[in-house]
Amino acid sequence: MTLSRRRFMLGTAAGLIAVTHLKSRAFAAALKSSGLKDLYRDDFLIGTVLSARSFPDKETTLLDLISREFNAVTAENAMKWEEIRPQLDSWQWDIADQMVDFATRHKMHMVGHTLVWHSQVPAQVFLDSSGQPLERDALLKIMKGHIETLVGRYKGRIATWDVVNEAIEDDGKWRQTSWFKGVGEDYIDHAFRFAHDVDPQAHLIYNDYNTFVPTKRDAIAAMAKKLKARGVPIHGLGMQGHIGIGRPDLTELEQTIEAFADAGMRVHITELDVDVLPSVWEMSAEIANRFEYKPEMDPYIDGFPQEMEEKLADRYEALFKIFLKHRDKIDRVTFWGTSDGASWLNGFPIPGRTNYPLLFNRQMDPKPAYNRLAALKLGK
Ligand code: 9MR
Repeated sequence: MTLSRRRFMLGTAAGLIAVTHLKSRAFAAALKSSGLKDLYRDDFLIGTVLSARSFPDKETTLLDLISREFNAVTAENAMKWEEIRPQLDSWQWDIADQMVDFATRHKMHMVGHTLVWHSQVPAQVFLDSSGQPLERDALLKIMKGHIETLVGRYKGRIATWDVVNEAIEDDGKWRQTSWFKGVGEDYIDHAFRFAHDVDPQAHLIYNDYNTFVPTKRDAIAAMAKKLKARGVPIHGLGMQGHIGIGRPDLTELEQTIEAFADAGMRVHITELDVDVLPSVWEMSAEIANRFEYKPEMDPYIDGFPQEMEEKLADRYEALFKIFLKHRDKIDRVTFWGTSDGASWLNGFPIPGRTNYPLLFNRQMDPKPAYNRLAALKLGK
């Protein structure tokens, strides 16, 4: 056993005793269990992201931790258009291949993220050789080729694809993306059909943030119902789950789980993290927004106080109680990162802050929030 592994187990055990006063039988089970994925195996998959910097074999401690704790992985950036295909005639497979190999080796459920999105896609995709916007048919041809090549390469090894990402605004209207403007609203139908034609076994989902906002929730549920009625192969809806420590009210989130299931969709929590820093705005994951750094917006630069650790643990516990209540509807709960140090929330929406949104600290030890989620299962 490596030192970091031993420290990890001791950390888990100590935390479990301190936080939950578990009885000895449950405590023994905790030691024997090999991670959150095992504790929740009868409920839903437990996922995290893979980052390019972890490969090849560069972050072995992290990768060991991921294979112990999680049974689903999503490529955080490596399969986005600008990463995997920076120019139309140049595919960069190296990192994505290594991620899929890692997932296959560890028998993990791999999620491909994401095929059709307005962000992280080169502008040239939407333009003809004279710089004019492409017509509908030409744009659909590009989309089809992209999906066929990417989904085709990993056919049978990527179990779920985020087919379309973030197509609807918070007010329920269509986001005016180059896909929408160039093709029309049926670009969504085509994206799902193209993916399904290449890999009929793949589970195909639509993914978005702020899905707890009622106007957005209703628009997504209505869209999914219409797609289904038209025979489009859409199987699930992704609730990203970038939330704050105090907002939103979790009943709003629960209503979204119910609304999405009522629309005939499997529910995936796809990008869960809890921002603990002062908020500059309403909850969002709109990456186009950025704000200036101010020290008062970065209060935990020297460490995260114990009472805040407990508050974060409370929030995660409350969330997971809701997820467990709806375990018949939920296929997967994926965290948007493993350790706090690597979270996108250190750089967004204000660059250079110190955030604590995840289950493992910067040393990759489990936090009280982790122990609370373990205890939720062990306490039963
Ligand atoms: O976590 C991702 C971060 O590393 C990238 O810089 C960012 C740029 O687009 O994307 C982040 O992931 C986003 C995801 O792909 C889609 N939903 C919102 C996520 C957070 O912005």
